[in-house]
Amino acid sequence: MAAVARRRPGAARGQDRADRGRRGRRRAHAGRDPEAFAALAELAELLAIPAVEPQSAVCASFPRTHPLHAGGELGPLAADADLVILAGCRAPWYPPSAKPGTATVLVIDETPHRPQIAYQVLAADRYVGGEMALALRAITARVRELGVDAETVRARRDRAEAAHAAADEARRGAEQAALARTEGPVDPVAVAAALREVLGPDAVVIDETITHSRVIARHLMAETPGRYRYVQGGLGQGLGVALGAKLALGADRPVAFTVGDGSWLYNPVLPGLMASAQYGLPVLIVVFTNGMYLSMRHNHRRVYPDGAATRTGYQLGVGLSAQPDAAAVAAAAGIPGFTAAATRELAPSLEKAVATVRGGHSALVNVVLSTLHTERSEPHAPRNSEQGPGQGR
Ligand SMILES: Cc1ncc(C[n+]2csc(CCOP(=O)(O)OP(=O)(O)O)c2C)c(N)n1
Repeated sequence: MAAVARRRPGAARGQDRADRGRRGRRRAHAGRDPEAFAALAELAELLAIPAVEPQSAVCASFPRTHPLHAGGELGPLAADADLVILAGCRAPWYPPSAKPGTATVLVIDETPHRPQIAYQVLAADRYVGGEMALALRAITARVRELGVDAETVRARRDRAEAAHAAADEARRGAEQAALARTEGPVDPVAVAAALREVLGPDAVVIDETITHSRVIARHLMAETPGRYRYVQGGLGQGLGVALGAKLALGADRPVAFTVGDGSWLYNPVLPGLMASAQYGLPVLIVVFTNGMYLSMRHNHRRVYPDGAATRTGYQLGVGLSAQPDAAAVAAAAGIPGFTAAATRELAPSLEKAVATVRGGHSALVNVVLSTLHTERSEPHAPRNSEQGPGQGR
């Protein structure tokens, strides 16, 4: 294992990687450096390396529309690979023993081992520190010098493209079905697809949803670096991050902020909306309202599958149905608020909101994903004895 910190990768080290890169099956795991975005695509194209953006990815790292984009599951591909390149990836498998297959693992990362992470085990064979784009370009250049086995690469490209085409057809089918739904709750897939269409290609999405983030990343289909960014860390930073992104990007680049109704409560909503108006930083806010802290509910029931919450259907700290209507709160703060409680209302409300934002003012769309969840919020929660099994959901 060779750790190489913050240096330009040398040709000698590149040789070994390049030799390995010319043979057999291999996978790239995309990273977060915008410069590395193009460099990774170039290397992937040269060798027909399928690129995986893990479901935990915090930004767009490889064009989702690219035929070599292989989705979000590293495991099945890595299990069958002879080389896995982890680019800007701090925890590809956890626990470390979950590392699939026997592939040689090459880590390319500005700081392969993060000093702030007490326990980070990548279990890689080689590490290249320093700028990812430089490392990737150096490898690409060396592989070009050495030449590639055109037949092997063509066969691998055919396989990867067929898999991508099948996955993309499934994605389109899911979107059509979700958007065509005339009854029942709004499907998050429909929200993400409608948002993609309404936003246009120049917009940036800052995402602070929890259980909906995978759907958003998958259906937003980011093609460019910076198109999608996930807000990391404790909840409540998203609105500020979105305003900061707007400040950085300027008037011509729309910024959308997607957030769960629970995470929205963690944000400084009124100061954020006031700052948006005061400093001329219009953002589109899309609240994914499911009436609860769904992830809390999931995690609790996963850990205590036979617990009281599962048995009675009653669970503290989950229900959000008593929170004020997000569109009304926005309107009270002088921000146009729209509500989409049915699929047919999605596009019209998003279009009106986007027009407002393009006109220089923030707007909020409250998307009501489900009216099924009526669990009462804690201060009003009835005692357990008043709650029959299956009620309070
Ligand atoms: C500051 C902070 N407090 C608490 C949490 C724990 N937490 C993680 S997800 C979550 C619920 C988020 O709810 P919502 O945005 O509605 O998303 P959903 O789970 O319903 O998809 C909470 C409270 C956190 N991440 N950060």
